[in-house]
Amino acid sequence: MAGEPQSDCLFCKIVVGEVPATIVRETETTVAFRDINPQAPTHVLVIPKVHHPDAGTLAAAEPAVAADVLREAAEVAAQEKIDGTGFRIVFNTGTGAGQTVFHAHAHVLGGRGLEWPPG
Ligand code: DGP
Repeated sequence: MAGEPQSDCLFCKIVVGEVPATIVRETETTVAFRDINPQAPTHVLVIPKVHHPDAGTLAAAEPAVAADVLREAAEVAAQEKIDGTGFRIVFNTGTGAGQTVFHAHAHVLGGRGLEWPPG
């Protein structure tokens, strides 16, 4: 059922502590942890605790939680002190866009210059 934990989902396992992660922030509805393969000096993932496959399905089903993810992304940027120089929030959606984990997540990237358009 939408929103329910999925036994085969890596990020659901991080939510319950079954897979370890370097957690930098946690709220009632979200967890933020360092990406295992960082693409910038700061690269943190913010995920909802509920399972939805991508940002769009999360926002459609649980808009308040989607807003929590965005708010937390900004809080991570402030905590990591990348908010002054600028940072990027990315939601890869679909395999063609590079999505590899199908549990909604925001990448928060900063600490270096960021090119536009992205690759
Ligand atoms: P995406 O490609 O947009 O689906 O992003 C998935 C990200 O998840 C990718 O940047 C690497 C990260 N990742 C994959 N496995 C793990 C893991 O076990 N731990 C952590 N911390 N990050 C992971």
